[in-house]
Amino acid sequence: MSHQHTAGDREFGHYVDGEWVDGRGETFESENPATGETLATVARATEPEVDTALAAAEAAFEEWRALSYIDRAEFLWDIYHELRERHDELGEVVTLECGKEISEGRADVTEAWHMVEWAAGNARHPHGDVVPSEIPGKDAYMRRKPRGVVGCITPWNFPVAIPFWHMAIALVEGNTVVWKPAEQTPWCGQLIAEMIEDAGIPPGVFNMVQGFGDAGATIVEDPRVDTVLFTGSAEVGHEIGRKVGGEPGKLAACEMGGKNAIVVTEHADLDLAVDAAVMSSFKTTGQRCVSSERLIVHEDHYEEFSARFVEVAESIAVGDPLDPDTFMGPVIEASHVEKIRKHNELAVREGAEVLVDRFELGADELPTAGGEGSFENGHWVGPFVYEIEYDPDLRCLTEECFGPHVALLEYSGDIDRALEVHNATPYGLAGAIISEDYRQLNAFRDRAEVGLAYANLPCIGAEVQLPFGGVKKSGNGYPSAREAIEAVTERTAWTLNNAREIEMAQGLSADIKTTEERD
Ligand code: UN1
Repeated sequence: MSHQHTAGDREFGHYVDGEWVDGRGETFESENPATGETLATVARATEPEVDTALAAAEAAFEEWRALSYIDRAEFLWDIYHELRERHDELGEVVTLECGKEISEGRADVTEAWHMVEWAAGNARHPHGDVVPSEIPGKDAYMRRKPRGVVGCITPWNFPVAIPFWHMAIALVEGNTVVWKPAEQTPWCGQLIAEMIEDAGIPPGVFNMVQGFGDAGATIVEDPRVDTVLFTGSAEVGHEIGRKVGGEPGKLAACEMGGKNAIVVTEHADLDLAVDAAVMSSFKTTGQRCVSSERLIVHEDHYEEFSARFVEVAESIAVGDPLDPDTFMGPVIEASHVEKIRKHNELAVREGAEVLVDRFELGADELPTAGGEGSFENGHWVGPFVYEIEYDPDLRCLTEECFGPHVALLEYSGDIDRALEVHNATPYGLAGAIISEDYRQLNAFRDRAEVGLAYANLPCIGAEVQLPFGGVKKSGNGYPSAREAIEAVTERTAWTLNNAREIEMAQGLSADIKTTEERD
């Protein structure tokens, strides 16, 4: 780890209309969740900075949209190369700022360049449809054009990848952008803005404001914003959906959390099932929107599966996220530790039998690398695993914790029963089935109420060229990859008549009848 990354003297501002601006004096700090150290001091955006950013984005739109797809994508190829070249360095910053262990920090950067590659490469692919017409002399097409100003609001858990899910597509399609990174990961925001500046994107096309929910709300509510792309909590996402839903002509694509599950049927390979469940529940310390908090296991395997899962949960390495031997880093902030505590307590109140409780990590479990006490102020939480009898009304089985908080549920009967238990949450983001029986796999594929379904895999780790988004409370749009195109473009149904006369479809008469002819 380079020394430069531990110094707390970095100061960051906003990037607006091609300039770095400091704002009006109020600041906040970025904190390393493993140590509590300050990583940077950041200007906090208030309405005037957001307003300037929106004005710049609006003013830059006409010129940017006038470039070809290919020319716009050229700017992104520079960013792609930079993300690849600086992969390890940026991965370390991700880990320092959001606490994910280092392989995940790097994977976040990998996912970012995959997205940039997809969006820029897509500029040379077809962008619409040629559609048949009833009339031989007519050519009909579906063409796309940019919507205008896209407001992007992104979460801390994928502080490099998710901004590019939103922005790479929005920019290549010809929109201009105002982006607010998560307040927990402003350093990642700063580095991305620098990269975009270095790529030479014209002033105003891309703008970044650092700040909190109030700055986000200003972006969402402003009439100059044509599309809002949001990835984050259900609470905020639903609020955005409500606000934007009432404004004709404005769109919001929101992707939110889940109460995701792994179904282990009587035909499961148990080695695979345990590995898939451990990765789904504990990677990113349970802080992916696709993390699994429910394991639904057939009675034939329940005892063996739970014994093996518990054994791993008891021993999984929680610690210094920069240490390659760590599996789980800290959680993001002190308030999140408290939130997880409440979810664990709720489960107990609702009748959980606790199998693993590492919420308070013992002194011997805390990381020691870096010297005694270095990690004392980190936000540490270990696995919490419980079994509970299925009841669709239990809050612990329906409310998202966003931590290493896992319910084991035993079921008996067939795949229909597994699906009933699986679908009994208000959410519907990701899920997996572990089974060697293709009929069960197909039943899950077709009837699990999720946007991302996996078979014999963890329910995390989606690739960028797939749509990413959920159903029910998990999402109302697809703010990622190819589906984001829908949210940041208008469709024009374009019909061209090649004949000299008008011939209408649907048998509609093209005769113009006058009163004279009637007589
Ligand atoms: C999130 O959980 O917030 O599918 C995003 C995955 C990652 C993205 C997760 N590609 O696990």
